[in-house]
Amino acid sequence: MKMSFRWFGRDNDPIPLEYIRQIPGTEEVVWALHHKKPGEIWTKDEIDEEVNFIQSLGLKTSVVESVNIHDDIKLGLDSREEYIANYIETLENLAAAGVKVVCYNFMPVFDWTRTELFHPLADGSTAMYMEKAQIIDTDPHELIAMFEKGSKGLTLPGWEPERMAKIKELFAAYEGITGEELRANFKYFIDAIIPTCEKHDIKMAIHPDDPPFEIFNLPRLVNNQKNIDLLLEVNDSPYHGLTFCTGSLGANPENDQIEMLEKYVDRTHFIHIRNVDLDEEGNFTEVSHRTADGTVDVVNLVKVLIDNDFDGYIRPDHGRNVFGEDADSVRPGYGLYDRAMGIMYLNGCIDAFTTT
Ligand code: CS2
Ligand code: MN
Repeated sequence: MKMSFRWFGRDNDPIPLEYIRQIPGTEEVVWALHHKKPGEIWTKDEIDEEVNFIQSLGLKTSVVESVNIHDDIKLGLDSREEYIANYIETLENLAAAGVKVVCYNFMPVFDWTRTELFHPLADGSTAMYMEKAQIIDTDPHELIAMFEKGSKGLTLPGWEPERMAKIKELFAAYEGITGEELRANFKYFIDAIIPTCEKHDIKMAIHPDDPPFEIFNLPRLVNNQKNIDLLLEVNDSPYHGLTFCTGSLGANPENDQIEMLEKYVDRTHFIHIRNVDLDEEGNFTEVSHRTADGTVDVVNLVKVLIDNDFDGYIRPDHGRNVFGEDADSVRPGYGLYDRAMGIMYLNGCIDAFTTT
């Protein structure tokens, strides 16, 4: 298994690559061309520039997170043909640069959703938090009105500004779409790209929906065993696989993640380790990676990986804001310190379970 660390690029991430290289055992930087809009082609020159820069500092570039999917593909519109052709060209260009795994998601309208970015914890650090009732009780129309008024009621960092400018149109476009329809559109997309993935040896790893339950009446495809079974069945190629994110899946108390990882490990190309502390109302706080600090059994999840000779990529996912790190300059959840400590915790688990 190869240890990695997500980095948002020179223009967006204050963490120097030199520091990432100092985290023991970290070989890989998980990267993306963050200025690219969904549906745009990533050119060979742009890819080479980024890859060469990262590699010049002694780090590898095998994993991209994310190449985002244009909404017309998710909606199954005729215009999807052009965006699928662009996606294929991007995959060919990434494969030519040596990229092996692409993480992406297929969530309508939003990437991850939280109600608080700097929720205070007892130890004086802060972490992202989601109060379930606040999300569940918000009607989509109310949400649109809140955005139009510039309301700060919900703080939603994963939501790209370009998409939020179109929130009304997006909600209208997805109005009434069922899980079955969304899955059919997913199948159309994955069937179209898999021959390219197989030919160029580049694997697709879909990220779970976050949170793993319906929000604002939008359907979910990657949130529990039943839906993940259906999702994987749409195309049997091993190039259609998962990013197993323990924080996302861990926010649904019905998910037995040990059982799920054992079942899906052969279709898992990338694993995100994040711990959450889930309470009885379904609210959760993103805590340290240590098993004892939350409700995700990180230690035994790592054991499943070792027992199955997992050969893919792993990274610590969201961490807390600790040690006075400048919360305004780093992306919420993506500071250096707590994620670096997360890696050392994972290294400890991996070493303890690896028999020599
Ligand atoms: C998140 C997501 O859990 C995570 O890793 O930060 O934003 C994730 O990167 C995307 O949903 C994957 O496409
Ligand atoms: Mn994740």
